[in-house]
Amino acid sequence: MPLRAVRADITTLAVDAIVNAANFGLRGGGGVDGAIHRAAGPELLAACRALGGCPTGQARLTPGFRLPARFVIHAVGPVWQGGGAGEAALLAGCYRAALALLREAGGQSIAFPAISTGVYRFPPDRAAGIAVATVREALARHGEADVTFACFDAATLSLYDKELAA
Ligand code: AR6
Repeated sequence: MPLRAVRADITTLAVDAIVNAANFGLRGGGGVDGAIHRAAGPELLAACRALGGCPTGQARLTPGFRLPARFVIHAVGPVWQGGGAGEAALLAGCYRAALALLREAGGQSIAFPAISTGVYRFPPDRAAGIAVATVREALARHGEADVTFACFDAATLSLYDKELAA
């Protein structure tokens, strides 16, 4: 199955779609969201504003503008509240929604960051397990896609390598 983890700044990847770890207002922000908006240019924020937000656990598609990627899929991960507020299901929903949008757009390759594991504080090991399991299930159900997990640091990469080897 074409599933891999690499250490990379997601904004540099020439795939059909990169996924953003956005907020429900789609207003831009820090972390990977800030990096994507800086690299894509101001047209991205204008396109996001026109979408009028996105519920947690879902995703929305825009063009990639100045990015090497054709599209940005803005997924809104849950804020970690201890695990009893449906966080795992909401995080899985982000991965499923992003893959569905990729299919609808006719895309084949996609790169994901570790959604919710930064300022939203989702435990990175659990998040990696959910990401890999959810993507594997979705590909088994809906057909192959070329999926890259873009890990910003070595610790994140080793979590994904462990999940992908399991
Ligand atoms: N490429 C790949 N991964 C990155 C990059 C990059 N250029 N930059 C950071 N990461 P976060 P969240 C990793 O905080 O927890 C924003 O303000 C980072 O190391 O970006 O979902 C939004 O607007 C971490 O592993 O996203 C929201 O308000 C992962 O990306 C909020 O933060 C996610 O960290 C979303 O929080």
